[in-house]
Amino acid sequence: MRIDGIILRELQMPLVRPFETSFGVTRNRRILLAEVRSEGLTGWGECTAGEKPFFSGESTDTAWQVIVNDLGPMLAAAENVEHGGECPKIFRLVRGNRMAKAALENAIWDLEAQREGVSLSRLLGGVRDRIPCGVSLGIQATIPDLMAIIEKELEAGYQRIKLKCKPGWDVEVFERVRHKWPGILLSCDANSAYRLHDAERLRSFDQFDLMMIEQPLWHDDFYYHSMLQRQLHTPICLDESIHNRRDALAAIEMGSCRIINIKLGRVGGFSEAIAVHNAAMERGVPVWCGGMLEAGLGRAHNIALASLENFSLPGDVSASARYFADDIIEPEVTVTSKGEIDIPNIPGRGYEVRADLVERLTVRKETIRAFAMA
Ligand code: OSB
Ligand code: MG
Repeated sequence: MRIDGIILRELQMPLVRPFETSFGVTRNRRILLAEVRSEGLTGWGECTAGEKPFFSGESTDTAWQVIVNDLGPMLAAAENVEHGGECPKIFRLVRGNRMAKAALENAIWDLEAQREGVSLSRLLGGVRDRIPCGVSLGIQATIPDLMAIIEKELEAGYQRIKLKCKPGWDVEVFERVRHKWPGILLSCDANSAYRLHDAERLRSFDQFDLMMIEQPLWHDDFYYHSMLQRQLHTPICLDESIHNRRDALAAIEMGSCRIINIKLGRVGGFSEAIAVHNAAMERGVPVWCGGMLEAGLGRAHNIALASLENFSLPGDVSASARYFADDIIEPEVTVTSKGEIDIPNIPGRGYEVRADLVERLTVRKETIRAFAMA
């Protein structure tokens, strides 16, 4: 494929309701979209970096810079990129910056699916026709507020409820929720809000029969999670700690977790996401697809990824309308009354980009040119 042009945009999209985690509140998303043009087709990639470098070291602004200054020019200068899987090699000199890399790599896979006339799901090796869906519910002002939201999401059909938690928004909340809904699939996500001296508190979570506790300890840790896992019946699921296949293998071998959350941006794109998925599958560790409050393009890519065999647990990929009044894809993502998303079975990503809306939401835009590598 000849690369004819790369355009990077920033869109501003308000969330329909604020999303609060142990590290802060998000009200307005700043979404970066990479658009790669090649031989009459356009591939799109969405950057999942947050507005602030709180979930990981990347932010909307760092990703913008590294795409414009480094990754974009490297991709534009590459000759004959045939597959998305070639991107890690093209970007090899740049360390880290995985969410920025993923935006470009995923745009090439998106393009490749169109060029080959296959669905993105099948290009990736997906085997499912539909994926099971859960929801991730932010910290609320009061427990009754949370209860009302859970009730609504269960009525909509979602198969699993994940509660964001932190010290002070945990045991009491789980008690109330379990009392009202003894049988639902329930999990929690601490986003690194606990320390080893909280081990006793974390052990008390066992009484709530949670499917998992996501990332209780430090964002960059395996060792102390392995110590903690030995003291818990509830499986630990790692999110922030896992950046690649080696991390997944280390965590599995050390017993740091029994479940892995795979996020496309966090691992640097589809190639590494597939590698993490395969490593976990070979060792009997189930995975699920995480979310980063994505707009439609990131969501469409998550859906294709979650069609791989070992994505056997309900993920955090849910309906567009839970996040945005107006999503940038057509059709928007919807969830059936059984809490499933149907995998599009047409060539490409299966959702069209609403070019007029993208243009209206764009607050900055830059065309990226090739540079000659020294
Ligand atoms: O840890 O999974 C997380 C959102 C932003 C940053 C981190 C996380 C999340 C979510 C939301 O849990 C998942 C979603 O609904 O997109
Ligand atoms: Mg998480």
